[in-house]
Amino acid sequence: MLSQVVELIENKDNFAITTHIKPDGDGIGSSLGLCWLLRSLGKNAEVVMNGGIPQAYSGLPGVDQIQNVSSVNGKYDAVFVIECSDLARPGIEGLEDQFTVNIDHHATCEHFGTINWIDSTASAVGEMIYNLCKAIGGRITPEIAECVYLALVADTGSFRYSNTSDRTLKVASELVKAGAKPAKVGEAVYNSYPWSRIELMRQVLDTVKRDGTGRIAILRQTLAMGEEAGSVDGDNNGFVNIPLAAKDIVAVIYMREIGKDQFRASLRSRGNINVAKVAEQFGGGGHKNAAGLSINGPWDEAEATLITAVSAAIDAAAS
Ligand SMILES: [Mn+2]
Repeated sequence: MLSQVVELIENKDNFAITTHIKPDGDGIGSSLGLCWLLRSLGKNAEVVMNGGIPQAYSGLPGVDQIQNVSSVNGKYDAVFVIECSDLARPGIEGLEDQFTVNIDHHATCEHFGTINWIDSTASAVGEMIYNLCKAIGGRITPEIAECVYLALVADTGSFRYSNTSDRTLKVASELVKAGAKPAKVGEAVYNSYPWSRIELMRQVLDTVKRDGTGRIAILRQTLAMGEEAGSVDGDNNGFVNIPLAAKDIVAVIYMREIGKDQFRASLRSRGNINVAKVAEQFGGGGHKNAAGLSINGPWDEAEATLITAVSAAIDAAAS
């Protein structure tokens, strides 16, 4: 919990921070925000990650100092693990031998850390980093503000999703006051993709269809599409949300082929329709309105299975 995290930071000096591979805005923004906070308190801190950082985040302060590693050794007092469902998510060896601090806002998260601070009421881990800064008596520097603001923007869909609370907006306001530039962050997140994203979008949208009831939209992304578009990781970010622009669509199933008869599915829903529960049925997880899972099968069969499960969630929400 928060008080344990505060105590740890006050009593120790050498920290590493990591997040899941293929980090999203909350993962990268919260990691860097925490790193700047620790440094502002006079601590040694570095962000360690396995793999590349999406282009949208390349302008964040501190990105150029992130260390690309596949393992960690024993030189840290503690390693903060940001927004990870389990200790395997960062893709870094040796974490199990470290003193780890699990910081997450997903209720489905495993309590794998030596310290676990989980706040499922937070819109983003970024909001928790802000709370930590306040709890420890730190100052919100311009660097912390920019990184944490990006985390909030990413996880709330620019303050449009249902996880946006008055508290989220209040934190955002404080971050802007401290130096975050909303227009700069918005440009970076939404308008800095390579052309391959547009090519991939054209192909994926060509597959869009609805279930028999007209409530669920289904999208497909084949391996060949990504190859043809020359797409890079992150090019399909947000595609799953596109059909929700239609008034009658209450849920979306986005199936991405990752191998022969192997798929990664992203689910989205409106209002009370709980797709996290659907994802959990298949060993996945997430939030009520945004979840993900892995599924095998012939494509049509797997898709039919998911449509049935999502339909049941829609009916459950209506009753
Ligand atoms: Mn998050």
